[in-house]
Amino acid sequence: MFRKLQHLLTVTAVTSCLISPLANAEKWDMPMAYSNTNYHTQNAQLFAEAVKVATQGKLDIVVHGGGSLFGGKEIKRAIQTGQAQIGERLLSAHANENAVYGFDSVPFLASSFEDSVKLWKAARPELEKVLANDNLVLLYAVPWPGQGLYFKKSVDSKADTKGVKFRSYNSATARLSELMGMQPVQVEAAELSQALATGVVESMVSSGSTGYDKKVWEQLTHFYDVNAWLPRNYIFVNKDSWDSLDQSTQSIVKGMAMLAEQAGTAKAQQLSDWYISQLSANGMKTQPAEGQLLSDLQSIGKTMAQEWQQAAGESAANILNNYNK
Ligand code: PCA
Repeated sequence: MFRKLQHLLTVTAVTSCLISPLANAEKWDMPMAYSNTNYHTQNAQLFAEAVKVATQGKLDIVVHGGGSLFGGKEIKRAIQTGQAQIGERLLSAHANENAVYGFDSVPFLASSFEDSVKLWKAARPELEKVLANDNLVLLYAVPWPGQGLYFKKSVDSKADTKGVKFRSYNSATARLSELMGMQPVQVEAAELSQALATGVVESMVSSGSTGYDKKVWEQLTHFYDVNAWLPRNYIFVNKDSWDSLDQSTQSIVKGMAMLAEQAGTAKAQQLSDWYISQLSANGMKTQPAEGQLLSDLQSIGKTMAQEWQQAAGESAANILNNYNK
């Protein structure tokens, strides 16, 4: 019995030498901008754990959530320049660098999870090209639930939104607010609670998810469900870091990324209505956008879709062709 146990221990020791954090184990930092409790961050945590197990400790990805290592605004640049090896960013916030990054924030182009997945498949080749020019390799993308409007008063049409201070998170949301006669101020989610508390902003467009994470019911009272679009967070790697991995590690990472995209998307869909119910449970009036408000938004959406197509030119045409196939 003892012999057997000893044998087992020896075998285990030898095996764990072979698979444990070896001298050549690679450690990657993964900055992320959103709360540690958010499903995007938790999903990435599972992705990192799965990669570690499947590579037998050869690749150890350390997630830094909540903007603790780099804030949202800095993440893309940090990965491009190799200050961190892998990270997550809401790429539509970079549509001012290249309009292709804004494909997922065109109002009413894809308003359901199903269409969002279809649009993402249609856009992925174009997005990969643009990212490659930025020295980045794309791994996976996970959507936010549909975007709706938050105010601290009841709003029936764009006539009611004139002059309102509006939190934007990318150029599309800034444009939307301009077209509604509001005043956009770009604020990262990590700074949103403070911006609301100090009155820098008094309205926004986002999902129920960010409304819930940021407890916006402390300042805001009305949520209008629009499902105007489902923007995504993208996980990408510095190209030099990627190239330094051996082929089998790369395949494992790609496989886990595929699973993470599916799991994260399912989670977003599963939580979508729950988030809105939490806004209600905390005293907000939640309702679908309808009547004049909805038709104002739809006509603004048309203008914005045309503007995006012009700005993204041939890439927009390729994405839309694939999407409409
Ligand atoms: N939450 C993110 C982006 C879209 C969303 O639903 C935010 O508000 O920053």
